[in-house]
Amino acid sequence: MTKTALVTGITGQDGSYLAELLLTKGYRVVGVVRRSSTTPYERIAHLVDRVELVSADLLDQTSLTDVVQAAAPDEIYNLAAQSFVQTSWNQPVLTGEFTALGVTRMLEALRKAAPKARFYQASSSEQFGKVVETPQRESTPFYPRSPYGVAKVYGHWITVNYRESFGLYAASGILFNHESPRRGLEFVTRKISDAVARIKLGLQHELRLGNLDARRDWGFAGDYVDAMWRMLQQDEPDDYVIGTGETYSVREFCELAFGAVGLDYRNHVVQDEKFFRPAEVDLLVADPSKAREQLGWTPTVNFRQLVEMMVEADLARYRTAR
Ligand code: NDP
Ligand code: GDR
Repeated sequence: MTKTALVTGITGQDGSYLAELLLTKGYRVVGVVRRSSTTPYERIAHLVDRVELVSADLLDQTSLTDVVQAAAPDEIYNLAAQSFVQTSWNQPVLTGEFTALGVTRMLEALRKAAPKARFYQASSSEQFGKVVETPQRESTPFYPRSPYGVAKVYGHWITVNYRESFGLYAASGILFNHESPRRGLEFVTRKISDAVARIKLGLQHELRLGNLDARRDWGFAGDYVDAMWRMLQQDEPDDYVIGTGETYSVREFCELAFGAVGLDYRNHVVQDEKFFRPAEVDLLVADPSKAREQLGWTPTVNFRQLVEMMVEADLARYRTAR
């Protein structure tokens, strides 16, 4: 029997990869989009004939309950959020409404309209924030360092609470940074790969960045959506850390990305106070052993391959546009 999945945030990086994966598995995919005066569904342009798009907003309970009711999903993937950490200091209340209370609204929609559906919450390594324990695992205490991280901690615990209070099948994936050629241009990896392509082609000379010493555990988004799906196929709902187990600095990302096209990042990267954060997350590195053992999940793309994939995709994009 065909399964139905409802995906919020389908127009985002993860939503597009997850929709592809679910379609290859034979799912009926219903994607939630919010009303816009334009239809910039860039990342899912190649899928629009194969997914159903329905309109709702994380701020509007009625719209969410209605789409859950109409779709009658077997699985719900809640990927929608205000996901850019830097913006969360400028728009802390809106970030809380989307990224924290939006989760409660989705859980309420599920509870009222599809209580048997399985629910995935997009939790984040930003919940760990300040280094309390390295590497970070499921039991590591949270110490978020941004309004975004604080909102994600709320989203995580309300998911756990609804599981325990109402017996819902609700799982939470604590995912470390994952990137791809579809990553938003404001995130550091894509900002770098895009600039490397432009600099190589003579369209730009300088790249202004903030903290080059921050360390992240970066993986490939295509691998991470597979982990989301695996979580919802388990007999019991649970929470899982997903990451590679390796950590690199922003500086190391620059070194590899510029190096991939024969350039030296030191000739192009300029540090700019504007991109430093009021509070930084210095070091993230995952211990993904639970996911490996219980989900059979391992990443297939390593750091170097990820950096090269992103630089090559941006180079190809600019060359085609010429
Ligand atoms: P993106 O920023 O690429 O996508 C966010 C999605 O949320 C977009 O589809 C956006 O729609 C949608 N959205 C935002 N606000 C609303 C709203 N009010 N109502 C309905 N939809 C809304 O994020 P990613 O794909 O990278 O991440 C997916 C999820 O995973 C997010 O929750 C993020 O916080 C979380 N996460 C991401 C990680 C990563 O490294 N990528 C790591 C850990 C967690 P629109 O196109 O209209 O803006
Ligand atoms: P992050 O991703 O905050 O980890 O959140 P981002 O790529 O924005 O920052 C990573 C690190 O790079 C440093 N940095 C810069 N960042 C940006 N964006 N721009 C710069 O110019 C720059 N210079 C240095 C940052 O200070 C930071 O340390 C991402 C998002 O996808 C979240 O939604 C998700 O939950 C987490 O990853 C896991």
